[in-house]
Amino acid sequence: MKRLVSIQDISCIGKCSQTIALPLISAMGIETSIIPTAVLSAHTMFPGFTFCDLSDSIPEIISHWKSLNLHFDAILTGYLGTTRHINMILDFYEQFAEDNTLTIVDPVFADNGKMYAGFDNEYAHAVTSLCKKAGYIVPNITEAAIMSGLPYREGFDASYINEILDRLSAFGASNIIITSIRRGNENGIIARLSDGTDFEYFKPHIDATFHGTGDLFTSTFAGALLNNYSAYDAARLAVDYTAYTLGVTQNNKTHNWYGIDFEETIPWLIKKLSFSC
Ligand code: PXL
Repeated sequence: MKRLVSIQDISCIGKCSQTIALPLISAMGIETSIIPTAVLSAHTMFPGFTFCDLSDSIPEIISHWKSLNLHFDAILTGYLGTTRHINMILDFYEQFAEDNTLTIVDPVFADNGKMYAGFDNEYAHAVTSLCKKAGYIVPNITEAAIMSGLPYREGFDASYINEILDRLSAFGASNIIITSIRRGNENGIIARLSDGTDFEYFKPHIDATFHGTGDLFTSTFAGALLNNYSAYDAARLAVDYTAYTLGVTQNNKTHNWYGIDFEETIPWLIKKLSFSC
């Protein structure tokens, strides 16, 4: 069985980061190890959340794992929160990224034109340096603009996205999938792969936002890559699954404000996966 390690926070309530990656990627048939970078009582949209930084434990986990001679088929990172965490991920790459290990980074520091609370330019710079080392990066359009040094724009055209992709590729990013791109009545992704191919995939826009949607996209994408999907097919599956889950959540009268109802749609994803095997 393939093994992925997911390195991001545990938000005890709220359905995001590890509490999406672990159930979802496991359900996709991949052994999913975790390193929790921090434990939050609830994700950061809850007023009064607590935050316990686990940075001090990470070097110990790494040295124990090193003694176990572990191999990872993929290293996935999402919300990290401090530049110290990012340096630890760079160290983790040194120790565990082999030639055939997929490295997938969702930079998670901004959305809708602005950085999340607690993030600043120094963090954006540090996460950009991690993105340069990763095999696959999955920034949303706001993060991609900030990392490329361009101002975020609400209304944009293809040349703006192209400029972002050119700049990120020139920095050394390999496979770039930009998510959350709103174009008229559509929402989707535009990607540039390391072989120079570009592709896009758009679906009708769903007028609903739920926390953890980006984590759902990235986890699906990572799980699909490990199920031998090409980057193109993995990205399309992730868009389809995310859009389907958003729609189900929106129609679910009992949904909570704080998270996406992916628990209900896992069977849909698994059916799609087994059909294509
Ligand atoms: O969904 C990304 C994410 C993960 N973890 C925490 C967050 C966020 C986004 O804001 O706050 C704690």
